[in-house]
Amino acid sequence: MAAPGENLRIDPDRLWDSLMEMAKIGPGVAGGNNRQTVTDEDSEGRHLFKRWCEEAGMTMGLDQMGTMFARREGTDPDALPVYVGSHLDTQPTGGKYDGVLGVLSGLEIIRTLNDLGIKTKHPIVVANWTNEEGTRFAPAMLASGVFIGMHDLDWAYERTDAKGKKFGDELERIGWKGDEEVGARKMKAFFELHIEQGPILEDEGVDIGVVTHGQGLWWLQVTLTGKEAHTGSTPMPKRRNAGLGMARITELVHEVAMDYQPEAVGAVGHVDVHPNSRNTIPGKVVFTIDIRSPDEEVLDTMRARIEQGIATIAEALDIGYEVEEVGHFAPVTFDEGCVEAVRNAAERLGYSHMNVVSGAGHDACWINRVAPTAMIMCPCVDGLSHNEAEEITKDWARAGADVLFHAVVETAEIVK
Ligand code: HGY
Ligand code: MN
Ligand code: MN
Repeated sequence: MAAPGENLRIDPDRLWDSLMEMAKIGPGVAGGNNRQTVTDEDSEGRHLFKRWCEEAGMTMGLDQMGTMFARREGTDPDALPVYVGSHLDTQPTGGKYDGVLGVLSGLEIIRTLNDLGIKTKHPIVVANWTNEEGTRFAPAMLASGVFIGMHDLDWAYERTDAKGKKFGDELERIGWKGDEEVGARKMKAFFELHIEQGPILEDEGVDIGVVTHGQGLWWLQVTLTGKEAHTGSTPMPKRRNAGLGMARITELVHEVAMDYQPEAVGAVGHVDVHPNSRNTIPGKVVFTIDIRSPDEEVLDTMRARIEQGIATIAEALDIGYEVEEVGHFAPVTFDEGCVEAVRNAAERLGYSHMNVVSGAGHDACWINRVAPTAMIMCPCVDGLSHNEAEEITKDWARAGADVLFHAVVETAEIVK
């Protein structure tokens, strides 16, 4: 396939303006975003994205998980479309670029093709995957997981948030539950541009991460059951302190991850303490362990060591415990052909690039199971993400979107 011309570049100012416009929706309290999945803010962001896509002459598809698919026709309507995209939902203390850069860069590709009057043989579809973050409704990458058949649609609808609301009900309430069967779409390829969410590219002074692999993940929800009692009058030896158990297990997760770092990582991020009263010993604590590694054997060893440690800690404190799997995916090896298209694009455009392994999970990690898939990463300031201070430069956004543009258009085949 002839590679697209050297001169194909996106409009970085227009992309940046769109990023800043989207960032106004679901503002956080410190300059970032709180546009959590299937909230009214999510819906408002979806409406803006839909309007922009329709202004760019695209038709919008919507599946039963609320994933949005904006399609630009190709000259061959029967040719498998090339998909590009990411997610618009954010963490509670999210940044302006996590996910959003990938979706709006896909839109920018269409806007630029329109400006240049360029046609492609294959249609191009820009996707906004529902609930990538998995923070309000676990697990992460929920919609793309249903799309590939990893999760059942009804199971996904039954996911509940901390207030007991169901995902399916909330999707219906905000008016973004489509009729299209989830997973019916077939793809020639899928490309996702995402900020690195780590410090490597910035530290190395490199513009583009050519993502060859993604690390595997376990999310384990632990419930510890002790006994509420008075913090003032209960003798120490008589306490069954679930909060102490959570603290010791949090330390255990950190220690195990330190044994396998820098590849592996681990932390406890979500904690519900009951009754969460200043002068009552916690009788129950529910928390989530997040461990990751690019090596499946290491991941399984870490999990085994942690589960063994939980049993030992619970016994020593005379508390009950339950461990539930709430999220998992194996380490990912992206499609070599698509990865090569990304690398060639960076090379052709003169952007510095290096191979990277994705530390975070992404919809691309799931879609890679049903279609040739690759990811592109751009640096972010101090590698910071899932923090309202998340920041990138316009040049980093431009480099990532230009490479995405060339990889997508090369795969979609320009029609002379
Ligand atoms: O958890 C993750 O890796 C992603 O940010 N949802
Ligand atoms: Mn993301
Ligand atoms: Mn994220």
